[in-house]
Amino acid sequence: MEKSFYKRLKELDKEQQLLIQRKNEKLRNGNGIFNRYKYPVLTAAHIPLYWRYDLNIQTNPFLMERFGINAVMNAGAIKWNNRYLLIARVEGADRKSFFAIAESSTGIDNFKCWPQPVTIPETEIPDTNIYDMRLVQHEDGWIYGLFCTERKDPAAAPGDQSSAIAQCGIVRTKDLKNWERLADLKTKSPQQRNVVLHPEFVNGKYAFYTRPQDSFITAGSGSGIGFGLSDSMINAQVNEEVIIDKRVYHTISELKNGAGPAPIKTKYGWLHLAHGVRNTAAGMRYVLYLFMTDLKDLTKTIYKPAGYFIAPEGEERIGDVSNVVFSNGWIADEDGTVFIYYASSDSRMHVATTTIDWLTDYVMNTAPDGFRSLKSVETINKIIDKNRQFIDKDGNVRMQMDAVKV
Ligand code: M1P
Repeated sequence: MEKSFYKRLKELDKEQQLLIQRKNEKLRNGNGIFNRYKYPVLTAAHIPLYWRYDLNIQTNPFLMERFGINAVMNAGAIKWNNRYLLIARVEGADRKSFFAIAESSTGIDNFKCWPQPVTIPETEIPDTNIYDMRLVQHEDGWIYGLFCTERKDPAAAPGDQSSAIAQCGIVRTKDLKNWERLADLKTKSPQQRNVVLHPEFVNGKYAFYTRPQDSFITAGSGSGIGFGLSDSMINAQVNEEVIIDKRVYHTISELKNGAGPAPIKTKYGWLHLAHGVRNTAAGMRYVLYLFMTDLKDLTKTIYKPAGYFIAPEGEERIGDVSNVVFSNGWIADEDGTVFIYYASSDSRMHVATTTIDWLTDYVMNTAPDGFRSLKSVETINKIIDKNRQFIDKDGNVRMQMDAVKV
């Protein structure tokens, strides 16, 4: 017994060390807008053994897992003391989610969890489930974490164990270790999810990106990503939400959309990453898209390429909730590199790398949605017309390598 306990423990530990130390590999020949990587950056298997196992042979002689981890996903992100930090949604086998911070020196691999999960204090109405934190270093000096808090709907009919209310929970910290819970955000909408804090004051107020929704799953009459102001973060209240990015028929976000991480400021405008949801015969499909808002008028969308920016691919398509990519964390380095952290199928975390130059080029030079098939064909024809000089009489691309030594 003793021998097998220690042998198994050694193997489990070795396996986890190898996983954490594994170098990630950039995949070749992407679309020129971002790079994908071979391995997920954070998974259930990254969660420390000492969170999951009682390591005492006296009390756990079979070395059984005492707390199962189902998935790691939807992580907020921040650069902190020159390290890349993810605050991930960790979902236990018991279906409850909580937060864990993992850090890496490269941003693309070697993510290792901090010693303990994050303790988020409750309000007077305890949260049943908390998830999807967006971290923002606000210009007021605090780091805020906005997350979804979910509680059973008090109006649920007897026997209904599914109806829930989603609202925006708020915490703040100065050290990512001690978290102060503030009152949940109040809005006129019955429910809120995917709420994000803008990093700067707007007219001296705190600005929020919201996602008003009528019920737990559907956006209903909430017609897209909203924007509103609050005088304070203490008892934050948004009285008026203006929809800045609408859901539109027959697009990638006809059913739902929601803000991702806090927008990044560029010289051309605020760059937003968001998710869009459409319905299919196989269920909902979640993809990521980008848009840019005006530097002065944050409610004005100035660029929005048609369609998705990242969609689930290969193994990303499979998981607890298949056909989903979701992002609520990105980090822009001073040299212009951008690390986009995204989860696939509510199961694991990935990274994509790109640059501010690539993203602004993509957003500003990709045609917007024409909302009709004919318009899509017209867009392609415009590209073809520009390319005439580069196509030979047989319809092959004429290589321009003679001009440039490759
Ligand atoms: O299951 C996919 C995602 O569904 C929700 O997002 P939304 O509110 O936009 O539908 C969230 O619960 C998210 O955590 C989850 O990844």
